[in-house]
Amino acid sequence: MKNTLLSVLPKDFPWADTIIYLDTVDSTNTYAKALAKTGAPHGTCVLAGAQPGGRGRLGRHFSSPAGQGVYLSVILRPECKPADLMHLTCCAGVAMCDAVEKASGIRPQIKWINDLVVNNQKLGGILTELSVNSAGFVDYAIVGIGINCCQQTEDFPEELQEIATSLAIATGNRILPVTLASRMLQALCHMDITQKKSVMQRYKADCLTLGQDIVVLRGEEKRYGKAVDLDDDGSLIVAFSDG
Ligand code: BT5
Repeated sequence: MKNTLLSVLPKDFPWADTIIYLDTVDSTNTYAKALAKTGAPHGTCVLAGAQPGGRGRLGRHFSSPAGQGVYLSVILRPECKPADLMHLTCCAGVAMCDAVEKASGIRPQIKWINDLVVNNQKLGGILTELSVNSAGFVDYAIVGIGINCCQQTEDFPEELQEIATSLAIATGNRILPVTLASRMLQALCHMDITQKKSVMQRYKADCLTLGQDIVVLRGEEKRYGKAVDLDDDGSLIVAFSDG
């Protein structure tokens, strides 16, 4: 897989020397985090064929069966404060919409904040993790992305069959994971995290949550409102029904 990936990436791809491919790893994010702790450089990319312990947010599982999707994590080492990276998940979201569009011809939408969605079904997700050094600057950020590529509905675990989709289902075509992986890596490499405003403009155009009635959950508390806007950090601005 790694050789095929290198053959489809542009010859001068800046991260070519720091691509790691593993047939199976518990979680590419966990693996990348361990590498980052031992000094792995900016642009280190970890891809896996399968991830038995694929992670989502809040300890949720991300189903990552062998050969059916792209599961990758990239180590970034921007020289900035964590507050300057609040929009990183949004930045990666827009980059992944670009990558999927280039690989398949369809542009997903984004369900705030980290879900890639096609026809209201989840195509993939993003998990961003940050580490801060003793001076208060970002030591490293890990951007992990999983995108379903080849599954048919019956290939998903039963609990996901109604809520998940893949590029094969959405397009009716066979998109090779390596083609998608190449587009994802290029989009991640070209992300410009310094351009908060323009990134968020693009995110808003892809975000299907804006304008929707939503429920904000905080512990036991439920508040009903409408998602009206996003600020430049990617925070959702909600108008509550009580004003
Ligand atoms: C996410 O979390 O969607 C972030 C997923 C990030 C996965 C990548 S893969 C590479 C890297 N290494 C990792 O270990 N993780 C990253 P969240 O928003 O919490 O969504 C999790 C929920 O999505 C689950 O509770 C399921 O309902 C649903 N789900 C799980 N697997 C799915 C899949 N393959 N396709 C669609 N939905 C899925």
